[in-house]
Amino acid sequence: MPARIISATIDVHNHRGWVKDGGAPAPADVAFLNEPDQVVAALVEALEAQETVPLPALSLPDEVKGGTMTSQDIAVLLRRGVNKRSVCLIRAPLSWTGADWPVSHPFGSLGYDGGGGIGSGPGMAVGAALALRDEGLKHLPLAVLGDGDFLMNASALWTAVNQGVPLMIVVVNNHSFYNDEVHQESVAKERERPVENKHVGIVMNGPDIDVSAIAQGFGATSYGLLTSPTAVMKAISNALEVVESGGVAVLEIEAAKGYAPSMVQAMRSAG
Ligand SMILES: Cc1ncc(C[n+]2csc(CCOP(=O)(O)OP(=O)(O)O)c2C)c(N)n1
Ligand SMILES: [Mg+2]
Repeated sequence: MPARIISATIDVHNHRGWVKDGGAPAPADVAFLNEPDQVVAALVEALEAQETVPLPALSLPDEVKGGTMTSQDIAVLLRRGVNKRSVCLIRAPLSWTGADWPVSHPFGSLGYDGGGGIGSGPGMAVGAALALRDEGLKHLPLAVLGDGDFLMNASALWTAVNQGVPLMIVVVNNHSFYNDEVHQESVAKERERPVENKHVGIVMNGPDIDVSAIAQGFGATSYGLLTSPTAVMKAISNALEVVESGGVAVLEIEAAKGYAPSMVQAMRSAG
């Protein structure tokens, strides 16, 4: 029998399952009138949940050493760099996959913003880091942001610096609002227009934007554009010192364009 996906809504506030923005009831097969923790615990038991797929090895493939890093490579470097610290991954970019990061406790990952708004990343990072600080900094506040997401609201950094909110931000710099290149490729094909124009208005070069200088301009510590795994590891080590002494560090990493096949597939079926 083919597997069927059953949608469910868990509503804590009004016990009805309203869609947040539209106000309409969420389409769901089952509505739970419980706190999410209770439902998740029951689901785990009912589904006999297994351990998640093993994480990729902590060593990078040889070809990365000379080439441009992907988000998957950056995840490996970050996992190595943070070592045994407990981390709260506040946000991850669209090129991240669920298999990149261990989530073993409720603070392990905060997911994404509700509406998918690019530019919400920096504010979400600072707000979450403030809460983590006030909880006694038991978890390292780490946000991994796309360059587009970072650039749309980089001024949030100033608030973190001004208020002494420890925070580590990694900017995955592919010099593009790459997501729209994927969309524009689909549209170009549909309308029989040249696919090679998909980058127009989307790629940010000529000049390249100096993300590190912007971060420094708002008072954060930054390290210039990091182009090798060795440089990234060194910067992570320094950034940990900065964050653990109450500061804000921004690592700007030169990154390859591209998404996991599952993400591309999801975008195509949504479009
Ligand atoms: C306010 C807003 N504008 C536009 C979009 C459409 N959009 C979704 S992802 C994206 C590009 C994101 O760029 P970046 O953060 O650099 O990630 P990348 O796709 O390059 O990995 C855009 C423009 C959006 N979601 N929100
Ligand atoms: Mg980008």
